[in-house]
Amino acid sequence: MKRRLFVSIGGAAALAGCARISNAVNDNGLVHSIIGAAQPLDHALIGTHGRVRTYRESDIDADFRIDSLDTPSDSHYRDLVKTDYAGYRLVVDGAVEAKQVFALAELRAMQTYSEITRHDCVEGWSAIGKWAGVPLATVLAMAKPTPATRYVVFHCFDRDSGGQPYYESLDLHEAAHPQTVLALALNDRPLEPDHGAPVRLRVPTQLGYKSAKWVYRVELADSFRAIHGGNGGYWEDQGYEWYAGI
Ligand SMILES: Nc1nc2c(c(=O)[nH]1)N[C@H]1C(S)=C(S)[C@@H](COP(=O)(O)O)O[C@H]1N2
Ligand SMILES: [Mo]
Repeated sequence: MKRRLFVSIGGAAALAGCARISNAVNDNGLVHSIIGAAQPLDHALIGTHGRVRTYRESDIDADFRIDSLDTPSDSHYRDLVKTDYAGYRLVVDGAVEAKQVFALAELRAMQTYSEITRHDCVEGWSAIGKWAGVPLATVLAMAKPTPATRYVVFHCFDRDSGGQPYYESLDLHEAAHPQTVLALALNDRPLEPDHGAPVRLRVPTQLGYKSAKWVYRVELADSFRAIHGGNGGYWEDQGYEWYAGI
């Protein structure tokens, strides 16, 4: 499949600038200390950009498009769906002081976020939906990133026809943004398998491919160079920009 990036040259240069600022902020001990205290980052204080706009119930698109590799069809994922995800565990590990393992019920009990935001796919379509879940910052604070941590890598159940798994990554700064969530529900219903059930990332400040579906592992790391193709994501390994801020 050939995909086209809807980013102009000027836009790409601006994005590279944002990425530099983002990395500088990410290196700042402030980000670590705020995450350690389980406080959402104050983007007005820190710089880069603030919250994305939110919408009204009446703006919700009844039909939220699906855009991904095939919904996993292996027996492990099928069994999870059949048993209402009883055996599902989300592992948070890597460069952390306190590895975490969550069952779905535990994540549901931690749900505090619900907002109506717009999803923007790089291919040019958008959809407005109400996403609910656990702020990623909450989970990161529990895992306690080590001072060396710079990135958060998301590992997914799906693979392409060549067997390559989907994955994504954010820097710690973007990961701790108050609107970056491990989403459990769309439009007041538990996620459907096609939308990434039982747990998917939702990053409304970034283009759609950053919002990894079917996440089973959140790995904290000082670098993503040694992970899969080394560019921080499935599409990044085929040339997409790693920094996909909107
Ligand atoms: N695991 C996984 N996550 C993924 C993808 C994918 O192929 N696999 N596609 C991405 C892309 S390109 C988009 S636009 C959104 C689409 O999310 P939706 O299918 O829930 O609309 O998921 C993103 N997350
Ligand atoms: Mo997309």
